[in-house]
Formats: sequence, C-alpha cells, structure tokens
Amino acid sequence: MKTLHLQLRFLIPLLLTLLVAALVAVPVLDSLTLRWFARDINNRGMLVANTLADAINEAQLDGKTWRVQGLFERAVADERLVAIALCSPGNEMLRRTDGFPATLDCAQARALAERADPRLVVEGGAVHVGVHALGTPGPGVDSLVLLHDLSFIDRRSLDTRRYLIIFIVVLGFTMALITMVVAQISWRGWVNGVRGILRGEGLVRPLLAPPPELQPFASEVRARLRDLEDEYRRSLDLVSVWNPERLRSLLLTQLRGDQVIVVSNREPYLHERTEDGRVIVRRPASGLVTAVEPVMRACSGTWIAHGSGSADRDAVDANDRLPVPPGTKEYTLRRVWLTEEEERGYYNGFANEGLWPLCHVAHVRPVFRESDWEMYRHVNERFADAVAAEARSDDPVVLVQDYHFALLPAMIRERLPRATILTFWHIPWPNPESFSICPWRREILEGLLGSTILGFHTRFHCKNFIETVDRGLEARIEHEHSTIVYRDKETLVESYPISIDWPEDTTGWVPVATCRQRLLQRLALPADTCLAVGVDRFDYTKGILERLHAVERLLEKRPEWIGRFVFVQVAAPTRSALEEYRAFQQRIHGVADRINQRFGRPGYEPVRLLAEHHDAEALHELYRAANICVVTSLHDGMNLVSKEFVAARDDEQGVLVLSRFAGAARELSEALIVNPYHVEETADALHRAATMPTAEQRERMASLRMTVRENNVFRWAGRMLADAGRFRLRERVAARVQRHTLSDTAEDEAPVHS
Ligand code: GDG
Repeated sequence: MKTLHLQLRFLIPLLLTLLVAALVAVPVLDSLTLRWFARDINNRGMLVANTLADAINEAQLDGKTWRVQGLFERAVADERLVAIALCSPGNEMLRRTDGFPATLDCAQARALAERADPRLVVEGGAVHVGVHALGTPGPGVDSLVLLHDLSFIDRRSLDTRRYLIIFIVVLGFTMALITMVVAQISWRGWVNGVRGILRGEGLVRPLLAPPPELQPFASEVRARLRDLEDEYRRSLDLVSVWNPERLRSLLLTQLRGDQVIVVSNREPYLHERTEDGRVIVRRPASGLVTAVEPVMRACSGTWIAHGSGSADRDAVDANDRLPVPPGTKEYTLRRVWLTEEEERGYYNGFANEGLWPLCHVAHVRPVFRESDWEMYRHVNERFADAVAAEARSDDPVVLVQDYHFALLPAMIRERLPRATILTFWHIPWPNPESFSICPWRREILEGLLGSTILGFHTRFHCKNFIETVDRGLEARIEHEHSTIVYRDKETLVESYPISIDWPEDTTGWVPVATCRQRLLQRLALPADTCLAVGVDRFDYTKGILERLHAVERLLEKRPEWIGRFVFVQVAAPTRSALEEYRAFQQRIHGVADRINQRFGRPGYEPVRLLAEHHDAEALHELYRAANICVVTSLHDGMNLVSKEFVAARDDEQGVLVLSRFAGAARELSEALIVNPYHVEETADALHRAATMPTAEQRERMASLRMTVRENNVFRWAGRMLADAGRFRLRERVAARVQRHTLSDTAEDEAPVHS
C-alpha cells in the first residue's frame, strides 16, 4: 500500500504533465506546419507566376489572349494547384480556370493573400490564396491569383498529430513503468535496510545489508542510535541514588512491568530439618544470593533454583513454588529437584571441579569428565524447561546467574526466541590460553552467546571473554560498543560491578563498642586486642592460606603483636563433597594449629578458625567489632565481604586490607591493596592497618563508604535492566517496521475483488 501511494505520488503529476504537453503541442504543431507549408506554397506560386509571366505577356501583346486560357488549363493539371485567375491592375478578373470560385473576385483575393492565414474554404475543402505579380506585366494584366489545395496539409498535420500523440503516450507509459520499478526496488531496499539497522545486523549479514546507496545512511543512523544509547547509559551512571523504588520505577517504565525470571543454582532460602525434627529456614553463604535477593524483592518476579534443603519439598505447593521471603512474601521461589547423580555431575563435577578452577587461575587443576559434561548439559536443559514453564509471555526478561548455566542462554533462546536474556558471570573470565584447556569451550561460548547481555564484574573480564570468542568462534566483534554478533544474534558484553544492598536505615544497629565488647567477651579476649577478621566460604580461591602465612609473618617480624593481635576467620562450609576442598580445608586447619602452637600461650591463640555457618547478624557484629578486615582472594570476581565490611562501619573506623586480584580492588582504592602471593607485603599491610591513626582510618573509610553507597546493588541491576530495556525497545521498533512492511506487501499482493 505504502509503495502504491509512493508511486502514485510520482505518477499522477507525470501523467498530468504529459497531458498538458499534448494539449499545448498539437495546436502549436498545427500552426507551425501551416506556416511551413504556406511558405512553401508561396515559393511555388512565385515560380508558377514567373514561368507563366512571359507567355501571358507575349499572348497579350500578340492579341492572342485565348492562348492564356490554354496555359492556365495545363498549369492546373498539377494536383496541388486548384485554380488560376488573371487580374488587371484595376482588379478586373480577365481570365480564370473552371475551378476558380465564382464568389471570389480579384480584390477579395488580394485582401485574403495579405492575411497571416490566407486560407479560404471552398466547395471541396480549404485552399491557399496567393496573389503573384507578373514580373514585367503586359498591357492590361497585373497579377495572377493561384489557389493551392490545402487538404494535403490537413492530411499531413493529422498524421503528425497522430504520431505525436502516440509518441507522448508511449513516453508516458515508459516513464511510469520505470518509476514503478525504481520505487519498488528502492522501497524494499529501504525497508530491509532500516529493518536491518534496527536489528543491528545490517552490516553483518551481506544478504540483508542495506543497498550501497543506503550504506552511508545506515552507518549514520546506527551511529546516532549508539551515541544516544551511550549518552543514556552515561546519564544513568550519573544518577547518584539507586534504591529499590528507583529500580521498581525503571522496571515499570522501561520494561513495562514485564515478567522477570531469575535462574541460579543456589536458592535464596533453604528449608532444613534439624536433628530434633524441626524445620528451619536458612540463608546460604553466597555472594550471588546476597546481591540478587534485594533485586528480586524489588521486582516481585520468579526465582528458579535447585531445591537443595533437606526439608525443601515439604515447603512447596503442587507446582514446586513458594512465596518468599518467609513472612513478607515478596516474590516466588520455584524449586527444581535434582537427583544425586545429576548434582554430582553438573554441580560438583563440571561446574565446581571444571569451570570454577578453570576461571579462577588459582593453581588448582580443572578436571573435565565427559560424564560430568553430559550431566551439565542435561541439567541446563531441565532449567531451560523450567524457565519456559514459568514464563507468562513469550518475551520475559530472564536473568541467568553464573557459571552453572553457561549453556542455558542458548537453550532458553531456542524455547523463547523473543526473551531478553541477561546472563551474569559472577566469577572471573580467564585469558584465552587458560580457557582453551576446556574440551567443550566452543559449546560454552555458543551457549553464552545466546544471551542478549552478558555481564562481568570488570572490563578486564569482558576483554578476556571477547578475546576468547575472537580466537574460538567466527564472530563479528565490535570493540567500540562491546558487542559480539554470532549467527546473526547480537550480544552486548558489558561490565556491571556487583554490590550490596546499602543499609540506609541503621537505627536498630547495636553500637560498635557493644559489638566489640560482646565479641571479645565471647572469644575471651582482652579489651586492647587488635582484631582482624576474614569472612569467606571455605574456598581455595579466597587466599585463606596466604592470609594465615601473612599473620604468621607479622608475628615473626613484629613480636610485639604476640598476645595482642588476633585473627578470626569465619569459613563457611562449602563444596565439602569435593576432595580438593576437603584437602584444602584440612590443610588450613593444620596451618592454623601450627601458628597457634608457635605463637600461642595459655589464654591466647593468634588464629581463631570458625569453620561453620554464621547467621547474618553474627557476621554484622563481627564486621563492626573488627579493627581490620582481611580479603586476600587469589582471584575473585568481585568479593562482597569487602563491601559488607565497609557498609557495617558507620563509625568510619576500621581498615580494609584488600587483594588486588579481587574485582572490588578496582572500586575500593582507599583500602590497603596487597598482592596476597607476596607474604611480606601482606604482613606489612596488616601492621600498617593495626597502627593506622584514627584520622586516616576515618578519611579512608568515609571515602570507601561513599563509593559503596553510590555503587550499590540496585545500580548493578538497574544498569543491566536499563540496557535490557533499550534492547527491547529496539526489538519492538524493528518488529513494528517488519509488521508494517509485511502488511503492505500482503495488501500489494492481494487479488483485487470487484
Ligand atoms: C561469587 C564470586 C562475587 C560468607 N560466610 C557466610 C556468609 N557469607 C556471605 C558473605 C558474602 C558472601 O557469602 C560471599 O561473597 P563473595 O563475594 O565472597 O562470594 P562468592 O560466594 O564466592 O561468590 C564473587 C559473588 O559471586 C557475587 O557476584 O563477588 O567474586 O566468587 O555475602 O557475607 N553468609 C552467611 N553465613 C556465613 O557463614 N549467612
């Protein structure tokens, strides 16, 4: 329809112009033809007159005027010359041939001949009237009146007119045809071009690439769109306050209240049966849960996770769902059940023995078993089915969490092609050489590239991922916008530093002095103890061993701390089914014992290893009671403990010692940054922290607090969801253009019913 309109807009003026041209051209052509022929007839007349003049004069002189009549009769034998008359100087008609009109006298003939149009209509058609003086007139004769037939001019003019009209009609049709063809081709080209641009694939797929004449336009539009998006993202970065309300309003405006589904292995609440048969609800020790839970509460979506608690099945409804958090019921938890075999292969095996050490370059060899891989793939499929079952529309926003689900994005894409899939990789991404160890690297990359957005904590991890794709797949990488196009699908690879829910309301908090007093009392420590703490899952990547070595070195180097310096390590049990973890945990126990034997004495143990799960309140008290928090990860995506410590210190005291290999080190530069492999440096940092004046502590802590408060978890989620919103908008516009074009094509091609 649009094409037809477009064509008519060209065609109607064109046809009108041709019509006007025809109306003007025909009379002009007629008068021109007449003028040309009149001149021609005049010349002929003069020739005839000159030819006859001598004979007429002679006949007049000889008195044989009858011979003139004979001359005239022979002359009119010419088919164009109709009649001749001879006039005297006094306009008397001396002779005339038979065909000369009786009503025309010499005076009238002279008058007619002088007119611009010397035409006279007589019986038998129009004649041209010409009066020609005889060169040397004889006695009594003056001029000849010649009447030439004009019907041949009319015949020729009719022919010319016919040819002219045929020419104009043919010209009109040809031009109309060319216009229609050009309009069709260029309209389709434009539509495809624009559609391609909107889908961001115009320059990627040669088949759908905009036609050459649209290339500059396509690049310009795309550049402008990108600029606007970049500007918008920068403006989001400038927004200083991110809180649940702001996130909620973003969900309502930019995502139009669309359904949000989170998928993670770890569930946010576990139902556990205690030895005495009671059911308790427990929050797991997990950075992922710490970060994602407040986001879920803000957007009331559905969280799909492995139901791993011993009493989990008793808490769900017939659809394996339950509202959480217990009591406030702000979102839905959907539990997926895994058999022991599935858990062993997918979770313990491929995820934790393969991918975890592969991505944390922490000198523990990854183990890759074919059977684990098969199970990993199978469990990813099961979660993809669960996502499809939970989706209320064909385009939900799905947040896929972590390395347990590298294949899930592509599997969801298969089931819900219009879904917006945001995958967040909570752990580091290694360099391409390290990643190439994985036998199924291609499948993992392809799985992840099913995502609309793939997020890492730092630019460095993004860069590693992009380089890995560059080496492993035939994909187009646009470094400027950090996008990867693989099999016509675009994935934005972006850094979104994760964070915590900043505690704005601290009214119920127990004062720092009380926390300290309580803790020291519980651990039976003197009031002047310099207390350093570490809080981690009991994992070899967290640098717990290196931390203990640093404490040992501090006591060696500075014996004045013996008896006054105590290091408390909370080590929450984790993955103890794995041999590597059991060996590591045993080793840590051994080293802690050795240090305690070496530097301890009755009533004093420099290392207190609390290898058990603590509740959130206990951790909070620990953070507030400590003089120093030690984070010495050998490699860590972000590390939330460092941020939790900062958030807990509203007294602006306490020193953070932070590994440069934790993502958090990029943001928290006022911490004492250390290389945990360098025992000496870490021991010195502990000493510096223990002796840092309160003013310096305040200055550093105030700055750290400002950073964490601004870059809280709602900013993390908000930036990601805003990017998803932009993407969905782009998709919607592209779909609308496509719909319009399809309906146009259908209308254009529909049969015409009378
Ligand atoms: C991954 C990445 C990234 C610890 N012990 C207990 C307990 N915790 C809580 C802490 C903290 C969380 O667990 C640990 O956070 P981390 O950031 O150290 O992370 P990982 O679990 O290794 O998680 C990491 C994170 O994902 C988020 O993206 O930062 O780099 O490895 O919140 O407080 N919590 C409770 N009891 C404990 O005994 N309740």
